[in-house]
Amino acid sequence: MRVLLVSANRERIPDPIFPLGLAYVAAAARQAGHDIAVADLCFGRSPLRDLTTQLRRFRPDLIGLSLRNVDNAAYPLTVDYIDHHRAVVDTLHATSTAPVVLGGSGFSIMPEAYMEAFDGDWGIAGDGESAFVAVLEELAIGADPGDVSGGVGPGTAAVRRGITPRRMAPSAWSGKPWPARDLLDYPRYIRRGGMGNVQTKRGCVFKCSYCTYPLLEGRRFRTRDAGDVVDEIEALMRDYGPHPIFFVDSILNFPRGHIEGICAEILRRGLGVRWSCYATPVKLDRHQAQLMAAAGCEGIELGTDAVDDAQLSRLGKSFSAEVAASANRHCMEAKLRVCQTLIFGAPGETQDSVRSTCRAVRRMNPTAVVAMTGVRLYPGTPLTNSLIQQGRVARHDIGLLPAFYIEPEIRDFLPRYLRQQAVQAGNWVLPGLAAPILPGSQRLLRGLGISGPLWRLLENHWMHRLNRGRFRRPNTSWGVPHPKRKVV
Ligand code: B12
Ligand code: SF4
Repeated sequence: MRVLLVSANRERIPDPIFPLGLAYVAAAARQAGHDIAVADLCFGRSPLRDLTTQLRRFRPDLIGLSLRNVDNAAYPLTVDYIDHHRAVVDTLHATSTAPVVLGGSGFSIMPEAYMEAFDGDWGIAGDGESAFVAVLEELAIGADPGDVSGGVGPGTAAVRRGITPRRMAPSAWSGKPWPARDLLDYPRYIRRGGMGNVQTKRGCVFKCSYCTYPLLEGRRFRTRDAGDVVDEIEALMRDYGPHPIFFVDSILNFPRGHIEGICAEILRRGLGVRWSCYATPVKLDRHQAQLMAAAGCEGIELGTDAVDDAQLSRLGKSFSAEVAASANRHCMEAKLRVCQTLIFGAPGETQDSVRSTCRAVRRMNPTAVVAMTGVRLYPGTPLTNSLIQQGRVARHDIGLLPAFYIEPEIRDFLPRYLRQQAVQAGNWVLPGLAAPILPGSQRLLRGLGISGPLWRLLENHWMHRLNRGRFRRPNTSWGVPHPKRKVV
């Protein structure tokens, strides 16, 4: 079948991100013998017109639409992408009679809401590769793919309008075939986004209260073989020249042994690749930090969330404030740059716990801090479920329109206090209170050849002065307080 895969994402903050998920689905469908083309709407000035032209030229039998982000998950400057997604679906239907299959992480977080709001014919929540191929096979023989969830690999589910997706316990995932980067303009993402991306495993075993990752990828780890991961990296460096890689795993350094195997293989082959990742403070010791640094890690985003024991426990985190501080210390001593990511305002947060986290983080002295004001509530997370159970949130409040929880007693205090911290520290980023970086500055820096995560620049003290200035002005061109978002 002739299949057009469309990547709807046009967000370029903090960077334009190569659509890795779509490239995986494209590779699987191509391997199954289908004729695949990709429409990437990220960079064009008239994306819908370009899409129309491509549809007319390619005449697909089936269209797959990848929806990565629902919104920017930031409060109060919330940006949502729903109207853009709707316009894309409308364009697809206006120009082509091919059925439209929706997928991607944004779709998978709330498939029912998307199916209800959008005119998609089919939807696949979770891993897309085998489910998409199964849908193609069913449609090719004129069958109804409504229940492919029972017939395809684990971790996948197909949904039809109004039918709840069936999620299965994920098990194996080999990482093969590798993403079909050749069908997209990967070099442009390296130039404009400063890095490429690779996935080494799926899933997360932790149970942080607000987090969607275990829902998206499964509650168990599905790890790739280290040799295969490094083969992919080696091929990327050979085909596209040396460039930094972001490992997109929920957390790269857990379970113990996984990253160690990849680092050992990178070192054995003398690859000299620069990379960055998300990590957990759990079991992040001196040995792990030093090994990661030796194998080319140039930046680590530590998902610490809070450095206050009571708040950590309320967030469902599996470590203490002491472990968070020692993980930070091991990384800094290994000369890794560290970005601490924090979430303020979850249930139980008080002025005292906010102050205690801020004090502790300032003492840790990481390279950068990214702090979220409030928690974006997603369907199915332990936090949302418990708020619904307690009658503090209505089920229908949690959906496509962004809803945030901020502990009522600190609603006024929190943004004021965080802005104050950001001005004092100089290396803080508050995505909901000021743009992480303005598009013009980002283009300039990338144009100057600065690659890798841009938060690294905050290690320079002269950058602190520029950064502080952004919090003195309340608003930026990043977005406006969203008229429809809810605070609960
Ligand atoms: C790594 C990551 C980042 C990194 C990316 C670095 C890089 N260079 O790649 C960074 C830190 C930069 C980042 C930034 C942002 N991110 Co982010 N990110 C992730 C993360 C952890 C993994 C994404 C990924 O690459 N996964 C690997 C690929 C292979 O999986 P996938 O894309 O889901 O694809 C699979 C399926 O979805 C499906 N599929 C995909 N496309 C299609 C198409 C069809 C037709 C079908 C059938 C199936 C299908 O099949 C694929 C293979 O199985 C996810 C959370 C998660 N665990 O998914 C959040 C996530 C995608 N991010 C999210 C958000 C919000 C953002 C930001 C907006 C945050 C911000 N305010 O800055 C920005 C947006 C950046 C941008 N330009 O779009 C949200 C999106 C949901 C939402 N709230 O809207 C997520 C889901 C996290 C969350 N909060 O739940 N992110
Ligand atoms: S926040 Fe990180 S460690 Fe916790 S469940 Fe989500 S991905 Fe796992």
